[in-house]
Parts: sequence; C-alpha cells; structure tokens
Amino acid sequence: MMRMSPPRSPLKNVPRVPEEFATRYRAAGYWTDETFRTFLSTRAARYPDHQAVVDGDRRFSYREVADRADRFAAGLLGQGIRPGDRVVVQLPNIAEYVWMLFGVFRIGAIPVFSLPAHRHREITHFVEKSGAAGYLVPETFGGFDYRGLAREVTRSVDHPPLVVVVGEAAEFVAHTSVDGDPDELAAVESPRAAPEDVAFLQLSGGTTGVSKLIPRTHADYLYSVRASAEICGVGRSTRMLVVLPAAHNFPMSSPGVLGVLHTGGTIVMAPDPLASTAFELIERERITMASLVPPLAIGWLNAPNRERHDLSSLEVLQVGGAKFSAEAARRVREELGCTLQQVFGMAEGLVNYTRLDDAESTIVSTQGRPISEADEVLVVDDDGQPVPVGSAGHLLTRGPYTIRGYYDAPEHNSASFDANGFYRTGDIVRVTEDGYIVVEGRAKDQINRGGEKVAAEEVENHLLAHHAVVDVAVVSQPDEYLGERTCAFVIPRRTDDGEIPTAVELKRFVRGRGVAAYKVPDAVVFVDEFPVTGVGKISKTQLRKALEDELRR
Ligand code: OOB
Repeated sequence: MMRMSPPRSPLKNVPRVPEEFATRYRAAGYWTDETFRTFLSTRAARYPDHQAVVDGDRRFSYREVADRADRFAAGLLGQGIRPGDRVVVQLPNIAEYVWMLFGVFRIGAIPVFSLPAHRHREITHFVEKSGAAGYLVPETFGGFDYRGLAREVTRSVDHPPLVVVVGEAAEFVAHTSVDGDPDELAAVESPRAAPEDVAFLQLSGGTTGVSKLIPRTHADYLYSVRASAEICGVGRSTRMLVVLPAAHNFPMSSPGVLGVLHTGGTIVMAPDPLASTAFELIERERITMASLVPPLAIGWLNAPNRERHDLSSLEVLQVGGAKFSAEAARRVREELGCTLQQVFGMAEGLVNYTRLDDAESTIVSTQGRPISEADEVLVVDDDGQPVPVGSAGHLLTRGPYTIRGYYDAPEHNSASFDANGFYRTGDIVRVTEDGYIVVEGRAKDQINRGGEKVAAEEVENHLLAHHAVVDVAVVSQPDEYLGERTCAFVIPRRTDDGEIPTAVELKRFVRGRGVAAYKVPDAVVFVDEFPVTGVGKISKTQLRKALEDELRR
C-alpha cells in the first residue's frame, strides 16, 4: 500500500533546562552520556543469557530481546521510519512491547506513549500533535480490535502513519528484515545520539481539553531510572510483575520495566489486572516485586482466594498513582507479609518513594520523599508564599528529571510553570519535619479515578457537544473502591414537550465520541443551575460538597 510520509520536521517548541542547571546536573553525575539507543544492547552484552522478559509460556533472554529489537529496528527502517520520526506506541503488556519499544529507540526514532484504553479521539490527537510517522498496535487485545481503530485513525488524519500490527509483526520483520544486511542499521548510528535530546513523549494526566505531551530526555529519564533502581533495591534477582499498563510512567520507570532491565532483572507481563491472575503468576514465577494503584492493592488485600497461593517470594509491593489510605497501607505487611513502598510521582518528573528501611509509621502515613537531593520542592499558599513546615499548600518542583515545559504548548506552559521554571503540580501537600510528603488534596481540575487521570474540561467539552446540554460541570465524587469517580452536573435543554436526555444517553454519547472508557462519567446529575462563586464562576467546591452531603445522607 502506498503511504504518504508526513512532512518530516523536528520537534518544535521543546522547552529546555537552562544551561546553568544542565551544567550542574552533568557535573553532579545525574546526567550521563548514556541514551536509550544503546541501553538494551549494553545490558544484553552484560547479561546475555539472563531471563529478561516472561510473557505466558514465552521466555526471552536479554540477548534474544536485543536481537529482536535490532531486527524490528531494521524493519522500521526498511519501511521508511527515520531517526527523529515520532512513533505512537499503543501496546498492552506483552513481550513484544519491550523489543518494539527498543527497536524504535535503536533507530533514534521517538516513541509517543499511549495507553491501551485510548481510542480514536485520543490517538488521532497524539498522531497529529506529534506529527507521527508510525503507529504500533496489537491485532486485538482485551476483546478490542485495534486494527479497526488504526484504520479509523489513518482515515481521519492528513498524514496517515505507517501502522505496524503486532501479530503481523513476525511477517513484517521477515520481509523487511536486514538479517544479513546490518549496514542499514549501521547507517543510522552515525548521527550522534545526544543524551540531552528528547527521547520520547509521555502523556500527562491533563487538566485541559486535550492531553499535553511531555518531552523527556535520555539524560533526565535515565537518571530517574538509575536512581529509582537503587532506592527500590532492584537487581539481577528481581522478578517484577507488570500489572499496570507498561507505558505509564509508574510501571515504566519507578523503577518499573526500565529499572529492572537496567540492572539485569526479569520482568513478567501480567495479561490482565485481576488479583487471581497476579497470585498465580507470583507463585509460579517467584515474583519479588509489583507496583499497583490503590484499588488494585485493595483488591489483593480483599481477595478471597489469596490463602490458596504461595506469595512468600513477594518482597516489595509498591502502591502509587493515587492516595493510598493509611488503613489500607497498614494491612500490607500484616496480611501480605511484604514491605509496602508508597510512590507519589508524575509523568512530568518528580517521583517520591518511602524507603524500604523507613519506620512502618512513615511507610503507612506518608507518600515518601524525592528521589534526589537535587529535587527542589516548594510548598506555597494561594499567593505563592512559602507556608510554614508541616502546613498544607501547593506543591511546586524543579530538578534534574522534571520538565521545564510541555511539548509545543507555550500558553499552557506559562500557567503550569512559574518564572523560575518550577512545575506547578496542582497537588496540595504538606512536608513533614524530616522531608516526607503527605498528599492532602488537589487544586487542579482533574479527577483521579483510581490512578487514571481524567481532565474535567475534556469530559465537559464532549458533553457540551450534545444538542440537549446547555452547560456542564464535571467534578470528583468520593468512591469507596476507586477513591474518586466522575460526576457530571448537567443543565439540560428541554425539548418542546419538556423532555430532557437521560443519563444513560449522555454516557453513551461520550463513549460514542471515541474516548477511553475511563473518561465516560460515572454519574450524571441534572440541575437547573450551578452554584457560583463570588465572582460568578461555577463553584466546583460547592458541587463536590453537595455530592459528599448526599453520600453522607
Ligand atoms: C503518576 O503519574 P501521572 O502523571 O499519571 O499522575 C500524576 C498525579 C500527581 O500529580 C498526583 O495528583 C497523583 O497523580 N498521584 C498521587 C500519588 N501518585 C500520583 N496522589 C496521591 N498519592 C500518590 N501516591 O501517577 C505516577 C508517576 C510515577 C510514579 C507513580 C505515579
């Protein structure tokens, strides 16, 4: 099939770390010359026969994974993907994820990460915004046809990317392979891989209509990977179960897939997030470590069949992405017999961990402290003034692996970063005397649905597109299982005979717009008007309070 290549252009408007800081980060050894281009091949040289990836009955050594990455890289080149091209990666937790990702890195192309839950609307945005030349999808996964999605995406963009479907990939590699023609790969080694260049674009949880893309560099990200691996004690004997979507920042690098591969350990892909699946894998694969969002951790704690499995190999359970209650946190050591590690991080950079040897009281009641002594943390009031130690305020941060701005979003950046380059996280925290962070709440207009972030504005825009919606405000509502769920307050337009749409109809409408299922509002409440603030803006605080009062009743 003929394919129109997108006009090739380098990434534009990538905010950079000022040279003064870069010099400091290099001098301190945070930033090194390593890049993702050679990351896998150096590990393969160091641990050739060690098991790198397990996926069901399939087991791959470091050498095998690196060889497949090279062949895939050559295949991509053969199909016209070039250094600097963006490639949207939408793969589930399968072994192919690892070598396809490193195949993209190998030729100096730039992955754009997306989640298996994303649909037409989101993927189209990522392809267009990044100017992607490639798009990697599974054939089907979890009963969903990604080939159909890819067809829809290619039809709606001006410059359709090359679609690579896993499952067809074997054939794809075979007929484009450079087995016996390594020159093709060698040719792209020549442009120097610059460690301070953008390595990939990661997704932000988002607070606006569409997700912003986060430009992470080789140097900044690899620093967070190395330091995380050390803090979390991973090494050759680590066997990590990957339950959360592998492309999310937490399972990717905190210390995640990359931290484990960095140190020669083994990653085991979980095909689904069910507790029963995880328990079987922990027992069979002698898993030592896993990372979960709070609802999944609570699911493990409450699973009726847990006693039937031998979970004794499990040493560390990481929980993060959303607030883990102290009550649930306390149960981890008592009931699962392993050490809990709380992880409070963000794709924009800053990651905090409780340390494995912290006192149990610190582990259960805080969200940890920053990775690096060079992470700068500010807690300020609404006027930007620092609050006294121990008081709650807005968390701002700057450091060797925190971005200075989103990709190509100058306006958004001027609101999200202060004049000194500090990132406004939108989180309300307090910092204890000994430097541990406790997350108290959130100022950003986002719903944290069990770790999945939903930008209120994005859902509001979808609802506003419905002819019978006059106005809408999306807020969080406390939920026993998810922590928070989404509730849309809607002012409906009545038809001539006084009819208004139903909640089911509006939910179906949002889903029909081609968005990830987790963005469909959990509840829809029809109202005649919204409460307003003193200056006449919709008061989301009052709406949230109304929901809480209702729940209490
Ligand atoms: C992780 O990354 P994102 O980018 O999906 O979300 C970041 C936001 C934070 O700003 C905060 O609002 C929330 O998620 N969050 C937590 C939390 N961990 C993240 N809120 C309360 N307690 C926690 N432990 O979610 C992420 C990235 C790397 C490692 C871990 C999580």
